[in-house]
Amino acid sequence: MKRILITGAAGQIGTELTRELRRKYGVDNVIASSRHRPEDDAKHSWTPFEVLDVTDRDAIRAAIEDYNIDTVFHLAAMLSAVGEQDPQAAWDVNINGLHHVLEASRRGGVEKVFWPSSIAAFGPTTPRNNTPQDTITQPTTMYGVTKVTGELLCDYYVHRYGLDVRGVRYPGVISSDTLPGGGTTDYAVEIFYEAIRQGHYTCFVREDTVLPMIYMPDCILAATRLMEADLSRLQHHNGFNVSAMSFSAGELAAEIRKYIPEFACRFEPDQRQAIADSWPRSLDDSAARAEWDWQPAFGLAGMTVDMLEKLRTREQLGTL
Ligand code: VAH
Repeated sequence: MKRILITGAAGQIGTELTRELRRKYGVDNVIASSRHRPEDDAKHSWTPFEVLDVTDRDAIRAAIEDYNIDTVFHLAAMLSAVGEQDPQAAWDVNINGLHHVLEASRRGGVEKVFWPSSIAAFGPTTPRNNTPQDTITQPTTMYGVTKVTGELLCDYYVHRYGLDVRGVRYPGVISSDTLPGGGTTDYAVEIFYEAIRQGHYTCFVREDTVLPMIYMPDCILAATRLMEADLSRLQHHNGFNVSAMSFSAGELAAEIRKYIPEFACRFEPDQRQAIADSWPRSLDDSAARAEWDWQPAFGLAGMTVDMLEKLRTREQLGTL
């Protein structure tokens, strides 16, 4: 990987993936892109950066050609909750955007493409505990439909055109740098911010809601380790189950209370509860472990300590 383009670079995963790829491959070799250029700050310049709308086919082709891109990390997407507010836009961004990236990549000589699927590819007919790698995928959200369709489309480009497309099914992603943008698992991030800011939080899923989660360092590790893996070892290419932990919203609140004893959490489910109830409670990620040595580092306890430490530092810097 020498010349990398990241779409959705200003998002929750994109922000930290951009930083890590620039650390590994050099700032000038990693072109960040998003629909709007984010503000530079004291610790992070976005240059080199392209304003890029993934629904604009010609813009994608031009970016790949102009920067002589050999690797694309395609993260731009509308997440589950916002996708249900505008399903047609979610299809346009998530599927037409992906198709534009795949077409421009195969025509433009790109060597590798990373595209994240999600546990949202599963639905209520999927076994919910220790969900298998190869199983029923009948999602009930447009976001989930775009993830199942995207996995099939990416695998088509692997087998029909020999394009090396790889991806994982991310669970809920927890991070301390950039807030998530409209997902069902956003509560697992918001709760930390509100525990420090207010000392209380109203969670939008039930206390007993259990979902698989991953901490951002492991989220980034999954992307980089899969993309650096030996292609000959891969029996799957897209939609690898990856997970690091599973816990209930109540267990997360209790873990935070170990460090903020006065923290109070109320549970008032909203329309996102039905989405959470359609997703797995835990994943079997043995295929990722066998085919490319997936091995997460953070569980609930370690993630909680690190999140609180990082957010308290931001609070002291006045950037929370
Ligand atoms: C969402 N954070 O909630 C995303 C993710 C598994 C959930 O895909 O939509």
